Amino acid sequence: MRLSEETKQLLAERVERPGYDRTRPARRIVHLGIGAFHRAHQAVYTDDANRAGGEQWSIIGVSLRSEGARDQMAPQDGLFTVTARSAQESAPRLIGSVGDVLFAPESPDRLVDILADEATAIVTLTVTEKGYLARPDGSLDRGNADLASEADGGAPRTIYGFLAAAMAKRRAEGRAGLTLLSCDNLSENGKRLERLLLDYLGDRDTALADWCREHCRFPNSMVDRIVPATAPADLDALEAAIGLRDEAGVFTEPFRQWVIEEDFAGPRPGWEAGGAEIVSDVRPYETAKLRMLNGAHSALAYLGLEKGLALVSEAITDPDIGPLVSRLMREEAAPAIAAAPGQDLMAYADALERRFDNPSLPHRLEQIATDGSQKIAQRWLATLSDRQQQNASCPAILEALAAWIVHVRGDGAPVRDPLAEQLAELWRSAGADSIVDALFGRDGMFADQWQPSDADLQFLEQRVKLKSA
Ligand code: NAI
Ligand code: CS2
Repeated sequence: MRLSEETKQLLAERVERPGYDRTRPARRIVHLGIGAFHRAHQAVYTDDANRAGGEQWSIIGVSLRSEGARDQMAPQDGLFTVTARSAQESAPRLIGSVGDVLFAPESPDRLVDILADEATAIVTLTVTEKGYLARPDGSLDRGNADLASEADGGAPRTIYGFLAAAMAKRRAEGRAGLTLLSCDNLSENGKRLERLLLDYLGDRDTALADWCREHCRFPNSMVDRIVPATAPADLDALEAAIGLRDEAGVFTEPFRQWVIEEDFAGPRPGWEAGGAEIVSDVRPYETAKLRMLNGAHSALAYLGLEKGLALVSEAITDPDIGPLVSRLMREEAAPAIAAAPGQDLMAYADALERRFDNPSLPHRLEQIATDGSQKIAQRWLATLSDRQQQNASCPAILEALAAWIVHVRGDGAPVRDPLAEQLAELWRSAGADSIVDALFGRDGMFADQWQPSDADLQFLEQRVKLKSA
């Protein structure tokens, strides 16, 4: 029997319940990209805020690309469980903060109406790094096919298309602005979203761009909780444990962190009830997280796959990869991070190594290796560039970068990347002799982010040739 509002009283005794009335009037958050991460992170913080009392908030989850999340969650009235896994598995927790889930292409007008509705105050986003449709220099990739279709008058398909239509409606109806809170792993994610949306609006309606500038806010945020994609076998075990079928269940680590810039256009939930930190400047937290946690993750992924490993917990305990990743965090990334007062980067590296070594939470390296072209700038290239200014070299990052370069040739583990075809083509034309130059040389694909010194170039070329031979 499927989990739903009607069946939830049949859940096993040990499942922790929301304990608040989900039918109470609530202010609304619209979440774009309701995948595994949102369910184990922002939805949990919002559930905590609702449990603590005060004004109630309800999330409408939206999937822009596939029906999967709607099919998992709508028949369950938005209910799902989160299970934290470590050496001591905790009891599954039922989350009540998601009220409904829509598949945008099926009901685009309804989504615009909901976004424009008075009750909606916040839009949160986890649409993956590629969902922002940015060029390496941070501007909008106007050549993108979905954006081109919208420019030709087609129905909204992208986050920008939906947000622009909703803003036009809010402006026409004299409604308040929105807070647009990006929760993706991008540096200065809020400001980046603001720039891209303003690019989009500026191309179409400069008065609407001005309205957006004046009425909307785009706080930066640092989000952290390791949430692997749920495997079908996990759902079978979950059903046996909780007594109902939960197609939307997620499994995660116990740790979670959310640091949000104090910059809201209107009301917000009391997310502090779940431990969220509201601060004036998110950058030190975000930089440490992206360059140390995510930088280490990507290194574990490409170096681990190269060795035929499958999981993060296997790669971090590998006698070569584990020490390399430790050096990457402590000796290469940390010295280029201006820590916030009280932020101890060596203690952070210790904690990350413990979190990666969690065999109870199988986290596939292939998942982390996905979309590398959208990730390496904020995870590795920013450190390489800062350390170059300090005249320091980063052999651990360069070793990982060489593994990524060889990975995107496409004859090993599957390459899932929006630029996969372009990268494979670059490999075909440049070959092992010139691929590093084609990617990072003066006119290379990533030249805006980092240009290697002659010594780094030579080192990379030599490692790539050796690995790809
Ligand atoms: P997921 O695969 O479960 O969900 C991704 C969501 O993004 C789906 O709703 C999908 O439809 C949507 N999406 C993908 N490409 C899109 C596009 N081009 N335009 C619009 N929507 C698009 O992934 P998950 O685990 O929820 O992670 C999503 C993002 O959350 C990550 O990329 C990352 O930025 C952030 N995040 C994830 C963490 C994790 O451990 N899973 C932790 C911290 C942040
Ligand atoms: C991972 C992240 O998939 C990836 O690229 O590095 O999603 C990671 O699990 C989170 O950022 C942890 O907060």
